Amino acid sequence: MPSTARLLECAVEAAKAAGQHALRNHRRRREVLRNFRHDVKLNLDVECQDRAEATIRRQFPKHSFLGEEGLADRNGAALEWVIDPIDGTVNFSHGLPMWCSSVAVRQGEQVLAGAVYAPMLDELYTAAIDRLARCNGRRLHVSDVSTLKRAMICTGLEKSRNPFAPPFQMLQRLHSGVQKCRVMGSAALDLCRVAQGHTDGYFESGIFLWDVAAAGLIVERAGGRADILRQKPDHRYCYVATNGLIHRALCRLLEPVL
Ligand code: LIP
Repeated sequence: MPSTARLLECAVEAAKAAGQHALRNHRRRREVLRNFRHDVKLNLDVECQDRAEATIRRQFPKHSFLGEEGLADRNGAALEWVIDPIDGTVNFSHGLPMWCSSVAVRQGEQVLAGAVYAPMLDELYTAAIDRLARCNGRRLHVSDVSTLKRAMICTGLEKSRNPFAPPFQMLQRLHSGVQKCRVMGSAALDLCRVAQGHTDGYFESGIFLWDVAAAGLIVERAGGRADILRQKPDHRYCYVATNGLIHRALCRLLEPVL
């Protein structure tokens, strides 16, 4: 079994390979592979995933892979790499800087190491099961906000037509109980903001594993808490992560509309 240090180093290399390819080709951000009602798939999504996968396969050719862009090489290997080549794709396609590349490696359900790289923000977030969360090498720690009425909570509005919890009902419920809600379009970066103590929680009712795998560990290794509240078959979760202090209160607030 490779050391977590080596796994983390590979996750960083893969996230950077994907993110730097997207940045170098930013002028091609409108090259659409497929349009959806609330989402878009870009040629660059696939190209960036290919680069992340190639980076990993050079070191770990026999590992499993699961990625947003149709990558599912689940060969039963002990370790599985979970890749979101561009998280915040719609932001990216519109030229907004809130997007990132996210790479995690897990053993079963346990994420061992993860990296989230936001090229336009020049931010590299890292964590491992035995390494604390960092951004550009600086230690991260969640906030000390202890009440919902002082909490800023990030969330997302589903990309699918049939979320299992209507997004605006969730947003209204959140708004009723916290200081402020923010919808910034990248789950991984929303979670990294919790880890760095700039926001206090994140919730989304239908988010995919690849959006949260790396950044959920980063929250935990910054002293926070991340939980799957509901699970659907296609790697889709009802997911909450907080600074830990407001966790139970936030779950209680949301429970009636989950
Ligand atoms: C996005 C998430 C965001 C969610 C969007 C979308 P993608 O991921 O980061 O939180 O609200 O619907 O799923 O598709 O850009 O990788």
